[in-house]
Amino acid sequence: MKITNIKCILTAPANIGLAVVKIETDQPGLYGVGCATFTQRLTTVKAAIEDYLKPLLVGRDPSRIEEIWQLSYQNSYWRNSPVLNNAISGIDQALWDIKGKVAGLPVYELFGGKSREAAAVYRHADGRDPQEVADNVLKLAEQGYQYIRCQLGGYGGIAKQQGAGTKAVGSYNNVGVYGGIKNQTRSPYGAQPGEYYDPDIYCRTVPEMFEHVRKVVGFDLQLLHDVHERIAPMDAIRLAKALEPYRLFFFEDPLAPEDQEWFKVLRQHAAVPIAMGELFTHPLEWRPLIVNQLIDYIRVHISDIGGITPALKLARLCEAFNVRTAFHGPGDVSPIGHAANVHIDVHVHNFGVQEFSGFNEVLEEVFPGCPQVREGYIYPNEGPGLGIDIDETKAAKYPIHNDMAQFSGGAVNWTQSRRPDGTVARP
Ligand code: GCO
Ligand code: MG
Repeated sequence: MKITNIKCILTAPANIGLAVVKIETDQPGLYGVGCATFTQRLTTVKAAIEDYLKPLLVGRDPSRIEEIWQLSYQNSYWRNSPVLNNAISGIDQALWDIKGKVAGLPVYELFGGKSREAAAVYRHADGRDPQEVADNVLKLAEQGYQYIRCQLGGYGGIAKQQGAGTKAVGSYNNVGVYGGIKNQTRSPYGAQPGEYYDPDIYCRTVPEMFEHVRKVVGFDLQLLHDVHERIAPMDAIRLAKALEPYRLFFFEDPLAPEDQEWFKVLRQHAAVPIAMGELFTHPLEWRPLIVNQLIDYIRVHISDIGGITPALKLARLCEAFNVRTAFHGPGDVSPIGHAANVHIDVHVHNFGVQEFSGFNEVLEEVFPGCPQVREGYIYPNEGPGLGIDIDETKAAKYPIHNDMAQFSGGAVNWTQSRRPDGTVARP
C-alpha cells in the first residue's frame, strides 16, 4: 500500500476556518481524513502540508503511523510549533483513519477498545449578567448536559470602547448584582482599537456570577470556568480561592503557559481542580505540571500537539499521575477533530470530560458522519476508521476568508484584547 496524494482542504461551513487533510492511496477507494485546524493560521498549515510533508510522504507505506509521525516531526529540524504540529496532526489522524478502514474497525478498537459507551460532554453557558448565565445553564441542563462552562460575556470583564477616553465598564451594568457601583476604569485619550476588558472587574464579577448561578441551579450540575489566562497570577490565586465554595468541576487556564512556576503556588492556596493545556504545543509545557501533580485535567487541542499519536501517549502519561483528559473541543476544531477526540475519549481509562461546541446543519452536511450527542454524551461512529468523511464539493461552497467573524488577523476581535490603559493583553 502506498500514499499517492496528500491535500489540505480549507473550509468554513460555520464561518470558522477549518483545515482538513485527505490522504489518498494506491488502493481503490481507500483514503483517510484528519484535522489540522489552527484557525488563526490556516494558510500556513496548508503550505506546511502541501509544500513540505506531501513531497516527504508520497510513495511511503501509510500503515507505518509511528514512523511517519517521528519522520514528520524531525523533518523540519526545529519543531513543536502549532503550525507544524497541526500539519502533522492532519497526516496522523488520516493515517489512523486508513488503518481502521483496512482493519474494518473503528479507531478506538485499534487503541484497545472501549472503557465507556460514550463520552460526557460540556457546553458553554455565556451571559451578560449572572441571571442570563443561569438561564442558559438551565437550558443546557434541560437538554441533558451535566457539565456546563459558565462565563460572563464569553471572556468576562468586558468593557465598551466609547470613543476618546475609553470607558471600561463591567460585563453587565455598572451596579453589582448585589448593589454597589462597579468602579469605572477609564482609558487614555486616543486609546487604540481593541476588545477592552478590565481584569479587576472580571475578578470581582466571576464569584458574584457563581454565587448567583449556584443559588439558581443548585449543586447537582458540574460547573466549569475558563480564565483564558487573562489575569495576573496573584489575581488567579485570589479568584481560585474565592471560587472554592462553588465546587467547580474545574478552573481552566488560570495562568499562562509562560507562568508555569506559579502553578505550585496556586496548588498550595486553593482547593480547586485545575485544567490546563489548550495552548500547549511542547512536551516541556505539560510534563512538569503532570509529573508534579499541579493540574487535574489536561486540556490540549490534539491537533496542536500533533494528532492522535501524541495525544494517546500524553493520556497514558497522565494516567500514571492521576490527571484526566479534557480535550479542547470548541468551534475551531473540525468535526473530524471532534471524531478523533471521541475515539480517544471512549478508550482511555483516565477520561475526564469532553468539550463540545455543537454542529450546525451545514457542518453535518459537509462532514457526513459527525459524532452524535444524546442526553449530554457524545457517541463515536461504529464505522471503520474515524467514521466521518468530508464532502469536498460541499466544502468548496464555504471558502475561508480573511475577514472571518472570529479569527481574522484584521478585524478587531477577541484576539486583540486590551486592558483599560490600552495595553495589549492575552486573548
Ligand atoms: C475553550 C477556549 C475557547 C476559546 C477558543 C480558542 O476553552 O474552548 O478557551 O473559549 O475562545 O475556542 O480556540
Ligand atoms: Mg479554554
